[in-house]
Formats: sequence, C-alpha cells, structure tokens
Amino acid sequence: MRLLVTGGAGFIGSNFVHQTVRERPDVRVTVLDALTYAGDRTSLAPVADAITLVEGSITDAPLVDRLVGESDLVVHFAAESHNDNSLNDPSPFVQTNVVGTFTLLEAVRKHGTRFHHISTDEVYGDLELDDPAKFTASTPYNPSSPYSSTKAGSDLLVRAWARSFGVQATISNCSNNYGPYQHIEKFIPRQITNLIDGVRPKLYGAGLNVRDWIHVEDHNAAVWSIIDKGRPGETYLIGADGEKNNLEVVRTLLEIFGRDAADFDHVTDRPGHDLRYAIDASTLRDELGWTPRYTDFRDGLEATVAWYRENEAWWRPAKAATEAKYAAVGQ
Ligand code: NAD
Ligand code: TDX
Repeated sequence: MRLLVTGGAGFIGSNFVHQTVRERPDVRVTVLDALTYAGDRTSLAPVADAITLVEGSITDAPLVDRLVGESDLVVHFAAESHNDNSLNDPSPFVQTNVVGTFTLLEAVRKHGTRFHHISTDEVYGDLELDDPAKFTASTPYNPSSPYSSTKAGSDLLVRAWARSFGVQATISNCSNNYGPYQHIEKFIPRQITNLIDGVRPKLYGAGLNVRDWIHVEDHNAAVWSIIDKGRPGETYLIGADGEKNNLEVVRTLLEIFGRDAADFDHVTDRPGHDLRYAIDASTLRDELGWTPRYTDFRDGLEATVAWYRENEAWWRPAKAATEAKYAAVGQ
C-alpha cells in the first residue's frame, strides 16, 4: 500500500509514521509536510531510511495532485494546531486547515483515493463541568476559537465531498493527545520543560478546565482501526476516558518532579477558553474493537517526562522563543 501522510513531521503525524513503519512493513510511506515552526525533520530521523519526506504545502495544488495520484490512501494530519496562536493570527489557520483540506479533497476526488481526515473534539464546543453528557458523533458543531472553527470547516468539507462526490472518506475527532515529540507550546510539554528548567508551571485562570487526555499511540492505533475496518462516510470519536482538570495535571507533574504541590503560577486566562471536553468512544470500542493501552495516566506522563529529559536536543532550540511569546501576553 502506498500511503501519503500529511503533517507527518508534526507531533501526532510523526508518531503515526513511526508506528506504521514499526508495525506495517507492507506500507510505503510518503510524508508531505511544510515544516512550519511545528514540523521537525528530526522527529522522523529514526525512520528516515524507510520513508520519503517531501517538503511542501497542502495548499500547493499541483504538488498535492501529483502525490495523491501516486498514493492508495491519504491520512491527513497537517494543520495549524494551537488555539493560542489562532487567537494572535488566524490567517494561516484558514489557509492550511480550510484551503489545504479543500485542495486535498479535490485531488482525492479526481484520483478516487481513500481519505482519512484527522480532526478534534473541539469542533463540538465545550461542556459544563457537571454535565453527564459526553460528545458523540451526533453532537451539533459549536466551535469556539479560530482554530476549532477552521477544523470544523474542514470536517464539513470532507462530509460534503463524501456525500456529493462519493469520496471514500472517514473522519476521526480525537481528544487531547500527550506523548513524545509534542511541541513545547502545548500544555503538558510546556510544563515538563519548565520543570526541567526549574521554572514554575503556568496555569491559565483557576486551572479548572477539563481535558480528556489520550496517549498519542492509542490515538494512532485507533486511526489504523478506522482505516482497516471503518465505514466510508462515517465519523468516529476517539477518546480514552481520561478526563482531568489542568490543576490535577500540574499537581501530578509536580509530584513526578518531587516538587511542592503549590509550586505553580496562575497566569492570564485564554480568551474564550473552552471549559470541558469529554468523548464517548463507544462506537469505536464496540464496532471496531479498539481499546486503549495507556490506561494509567500517571504512568504515561512519567514516560513522557522521561522522553523530554532524554531528548533535550529536540526541544531546547524552541524553548526561549516559545516562552517569550507567552510572556508577551502575560502567560
Ligand atoms: P502539530 O502542530 O504538532 O503538527 C502539524 C504538522 O503539520 C507540522 O509538521 C506542520 O509542519 C504541518 N503543516 C502545517 N501547515 C502545513 C501545510 N500548509 N502543509 C503541509 N504541512 C503543514 O499538530 P498535531 O498536534 O500533531 O496535530 C495533528 C492533527 O491532529 C491536526 O489536524 C490537529 O487538528 C489534530 N488533533 C490534534 C490533537 C492534539 O491534542 N494535539 C487532538 C485532536 C486532533
Ligand atoms: O501554559 C499553559 N497553561 C494552561 O493552563 C497552556 C499552554 C495551556 N493551558 C491550558 C489550556 C487548556 O485548558 O491547558 C489546556 C490544554 O491546552 P493546549 O495544550 O493548548 O490544548 P487545547 O487548547 O486543549 O487543544 C489541544 O487539544 C485539541 C490541541 O492543541 C489541539 O490541536 C487539539 O485539537
């Protein structure tokens, strides 16, 4: 099978490529990645000899057309992915997430190529802390930020291309991922690398916002079950019952680092900050037989801390600039 992975030099995409090379020797992988600030060639270094990396944008229609024409399957991870950045400058979010997805859809339509679209639970908006409901595939779309609204837009394009043009597409909406190779602008690796540097973790607002954490390996295993067994046209929600508020996550990290439970700072809250996400993944579990392997969050977090300790050369170059950007807005 010839597989095209967009965004394969980013966090989830690079882990997906590693997993695919490890577990699926019959798959020939090509990565299309623009190598933005969030993409890193070295994230693919361990598999560099087994794959082809093409540096380019998913908005480049002739390039996309050629690469899709040479593929049997496209798995589409490429995106601008950080909410805080989307509040400072939404423009690349519209270009990559909306126009880029449109460009890919036109190519898979032309070549009749199977397409899997990676999306987020943030398209559903947020839940109250005490709401017994979780997001399902029939929850109405209600995105809050420029990031989540452009992801919602891209999902709707995929649905329309599947229905109107018969494109063989599936969509997955996953909750918050953690694990190796995640950019240090994101919550967990930001606090891990702060703690390595002896800096106090930074909590937005009161820290009571809840995220439904899943290990990136579990997300990617779910993506493969959807590719193998999913029904074209369907949307699958991916989550591992990992709800935690941000304060709990910071306290667990402080414990892992042997620091005092009060050793953190409250900083300026994110405008429009979603309160809570929670995923009902029963379709994925019942229909496709997927189950998560990383069921102990603390164990997964300890392994992630160990990875950042051992791979300082990977994240150090981005640390000062990332923190300067946060400091400029009081975070
Ligand atoms: P990331 O920011 O770490 O990686 C994104 C990758 O896309 C980078 O390698 C970047 O260079 C590349 N890219 C950006 N613009 C591009 C363009 N125009 N053309 C080609 N490549 C481009 O993001 P991530 O956290 O790995 O997220 C991957 C996907 O998963 C995204 O679609 C995101 O919406 C989705 N998602 C992420 C999470 C999460 O918790 N991180 C949860 C659910 C869904
Ligand atoms: O320093 C911080 N302090 C803090 O309290 C940062 C960076 C974040 N936070 C909070 C904001 C959120 O409540 O932590 C939570 C997680 O923040 P992010 O890592 O920025 O993730 P989130 O905004 O929840 O979005 C993530 O999950 C869904 C990914 O970045 C998205 O790409 C994905 O779609």
